[in-house]
This record gives sequence, C-alpha cells and structure tokens, in this order.
Amino acid sequence: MRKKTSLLFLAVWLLVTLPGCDKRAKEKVKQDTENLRPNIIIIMTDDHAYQAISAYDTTLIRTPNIDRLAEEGMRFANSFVSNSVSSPSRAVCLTGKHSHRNGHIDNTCVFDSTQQTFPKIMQSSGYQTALIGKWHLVSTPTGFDHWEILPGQGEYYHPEFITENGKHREQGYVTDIITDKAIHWIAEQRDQNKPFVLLCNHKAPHREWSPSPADYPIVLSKTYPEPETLFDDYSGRGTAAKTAEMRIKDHMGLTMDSKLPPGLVDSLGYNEFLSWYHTDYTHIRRNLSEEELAAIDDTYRPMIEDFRRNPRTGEELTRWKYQRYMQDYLTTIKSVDDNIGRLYNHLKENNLLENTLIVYVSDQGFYLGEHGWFDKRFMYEESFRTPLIMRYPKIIKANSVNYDLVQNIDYAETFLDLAGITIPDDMQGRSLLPLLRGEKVEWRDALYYHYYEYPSIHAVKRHYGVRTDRYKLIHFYYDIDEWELYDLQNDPKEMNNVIDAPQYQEIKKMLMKRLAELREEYGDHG
Ligand code: SGN
Ligand code: CA
Repeated sequence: MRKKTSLLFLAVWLLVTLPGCDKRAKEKVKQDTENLRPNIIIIMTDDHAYQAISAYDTTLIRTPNIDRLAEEGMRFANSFVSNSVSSPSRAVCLTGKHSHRNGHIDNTCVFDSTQQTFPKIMQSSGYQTALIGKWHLVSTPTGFDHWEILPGQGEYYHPEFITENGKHREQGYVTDIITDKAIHWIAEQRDQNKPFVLLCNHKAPHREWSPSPADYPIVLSKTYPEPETLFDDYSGRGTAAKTAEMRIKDHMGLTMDSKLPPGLVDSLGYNEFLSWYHTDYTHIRRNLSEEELAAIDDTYRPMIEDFRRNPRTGEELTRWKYQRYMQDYLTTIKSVDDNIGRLYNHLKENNLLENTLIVYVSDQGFYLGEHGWFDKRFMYEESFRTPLIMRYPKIIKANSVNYDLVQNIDYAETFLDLAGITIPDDMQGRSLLPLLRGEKVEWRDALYYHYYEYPSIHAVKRHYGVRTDRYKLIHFYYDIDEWELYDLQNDPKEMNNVIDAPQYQEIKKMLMKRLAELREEYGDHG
C-alpha cells in the first residue's frame, strides 16, 4: 500500500516538474547558443530601394546573392527609417536614438563622436570592431579598432580613402574595393581570437550611378517597365510633393545623371536644372586613364548617337531619362549583389557562416520613378521604407518573413542583445531578437518619423509624422503648415490626402493623439 502511494506520488511529481525541467533545459540551450558571441557583419548600401531587390520585388532586377541571405534567414517586410537621408540614418543606426536625441538631424551636421554608440559598447565588451566604406559623419570615427572610409559621398572609380594615416587613392571600382578590404580585414588583419563587428558600407547605388567596368556590356541591354505613377501630377497631395525638386522630368540631369556629353546637351539647346551637373560629369571622369575613358565612351556611344539623331522632348524625354536612370542604377546594384556573393563565399570557405549574423540594409529607401521622382527624404512609402534582411541560422529559421513595424532605431539594441551585452536605458529602439527567433511578442503599433533637411538640395519640406499598419499622418512645417493623411489600405500609392474627408475625422483624431504620444515618449519637443 505504502509502495503504491509513493509510486503514485513520484509519477505526479514527475508530471508536474518535467515540463518545467524541459523549459529550463531549452532555455539553457538557447542561452548557450547565443552566448557564443556571434560575429556581426552589417552590409549597408546607400540609397538601395527595396523595389530593386528580388527578395522584395521581382519587377526590375534579380539579386540572387541578396536573395540567398533572405532564403537562409529573415526578410523584414515592414522595415523603415526614422529620417530618410544618409548621415542622419547612419547616426540613428550607431546610437539607437532618434535624430533629435543623437543631435545629427541632417546631412550638414558633424557627428558628435564622443557619444555612446553600439560599436563603442561592443568594443569595450571584447569585440573587434571595423568600419570600411562610406561614413558620411564628418568627424573621425570612434569605437573602431580599424577603419578605412570614403571621404564624404566617395567616388565610384579609383576612390580616395581616409585612414588613421591620412588619405590615399585606390585603383579600381568602389564596390569591389570595399569588399576586398572587408575580406582582407576578416582574413588577415583582425584578432582571430575575438568576436567581431564589421560595418561594410557601400557607396553604391548612390547618385551618379556609375556602373562597374565589368558590367559595361550589359548597361544598355534592357528596357524597364515604367511605374504607374511616373506622370503623377500631385493633384491629390499638398504643397510639399508639388515643390520638391526631385522629378526625373525636371530635376534629373542629362549630363551627370544620364551620361550625355555636355557639348551635345548644349548644342541641342537643353538647359540643365543645375549648372554643376556639367562640372560633375567632368569630375567623374577626372581620375580615369585614356583607355578607361574610351571604355565608358564605347559603352554609351549607341545611346548617345541615338539621342543625337533623335533628341527627345516632353513625355518622351521623361521616359528616356527613366530608362537611362534604371540602366545605370540597377547595374551598380548588380555589382553590389556580385560582391555580396564574394563575401558570402569567403565566409563559407572559412567556416564563418554559422556563427555570424549577416545583415543587409540600406541607409534609406529611394524612388525609382514612383511619383515621377528619384531621391528620398519623404515619409511616403518608397523612401520611408528600407530593405532589411538578417541571416543567422542558429536562431533564425530559413525563409522567414517578418511583418512587424521595425525601424533603424532598433539595430543597435539588436546587436547588443545578440552579443549578450546589457542595453543602455537611453536607447530608443527595441531589440529584434524575439522577432528573429520567431516569437510572438507584443510589438509597437506605430512608427515615428522626422525629416529636417530644408532648405536644401531637392527642396523637400520639413515634416514629421506617425505611421500605423494602415494609416499615415504627416505634418509639413517650417515655411508651411499642412497636414496629410493617407489610408494605405485603400490608397497604397498615397495619391489622395484624406485629411479633410468627413469619414476620416475619427481616424485623424486618433492619429493626432498617437503622434503627440510618440513625440512625448521619444522626447521630440522641437
Ligand atoms: C548628393 C546628391 C543628392 C542626394 C544627396 C544626399 N547629389 O548631394 O541627389 O540627395 O547627395 O544623399 S549629387 O549630384 O552629388 O549626387 S545621401 O544619400 O548622402 O543622403
Ligand atoms: Ca543614402
């Protein structure tokens, strides 16, 4: 009798405690795998629109190497920035704080390099840190054991680099050189006994979209479908969309951008929107040898001769410029994709694929003719969004897609969290680690955005706003005071501002409230 009772007791005890044990054991395995302190490689391109990555959209280009990262990892389908322009976005990524908090509000700022950044924190926690490529923050990089940066925007051909020892010029194409330097640092220069963080920051596909010589044969080989809104007249929107100077039709150059020789453009009687487009066309060519110049001229000759015979005007000219834009822009992306393949192969051959988080991201999105535009800056979808892909098989299930609203304020915390480092309280994002693990967690319901660079090139007015999964409210201010509201479900291309529509007044009130709360929460009182 006694024996029976104790057996029963044992069985009940096992039933009650085993699930807990199992959970604790699983928890331990999870911690052990994550405590391996993974390496982190962040590949950041400059102005790479998600529309030009086939993992996101197959209309324009195939990017097999970027797609492979998504196939073996996670693609974020709703990834955004907080201020869609280069150096502010980079400052947000480094600090995990919105622009008003890290102080770097526009491209004219000098980054306060004494402030806290994730590379500094990781460096002091035993990580090797390196930065290669575009920096754009003006002040000397801090928190990196090794850095080699492009001055300002950098150059495509035979680019100059700045290192601790001063400036020097390298021979070759910028995307190849940055990849070579990244591989060289991983293979030869770092301390092999420490985990590492590498920022591999490409110049491409930034304007003026100069392709790699290796790809000259394919530059003119394709014709691209036009976006539906190429001839948008902005009638459904406010002043800011109408006055922005980023229309392919009016503000894109025929020389620097479309690569027609300045002499031809002048002789045909065209006026460039900005006179320095001519000068910049010359600057692109200044470090090239006679043979290299001849290779460029051979590449574009059929296009130039065709234009000489048949100079376009009106809508035909806009269409022609759009094709020229896509040909060059997408060819620079092909080289980015090829080079990502090269880096991937190096990691594979050196057994670094398993314990490395690879991140693919752009500093912001870009218009590829949508609304008739190029460039970025607006809180409208194409520039507010940015591609984001992460591969780390230890915790990320292959081929996963996440639909939560994530933003570049989240990256710093994610990297610290993955490395097992305490996240400072003053960072403003959220670690993406639970999302990477595929966990169902309470996530943010709204994103905050604030753009400041006005008056400036492209004349996009200052604005801030809020976006939920369905709605977007924007306030344009400074020299205007206009509100816009979009229903992204009924109007995904953002053609109709419904701020005054009677049926949206309740939603407007809700969004106004949410915007005020976010400004309070993030401390943006400016
Ligand atoms: C340059 C470009 C602009 C671009 C800014 C900022 N003109 O000024 O078109 O918006 O950079 O870009 S260019 O003729 O010099 O190419 S950012 O990505 O660095 O913010
Ligand atoms: Ca950029």
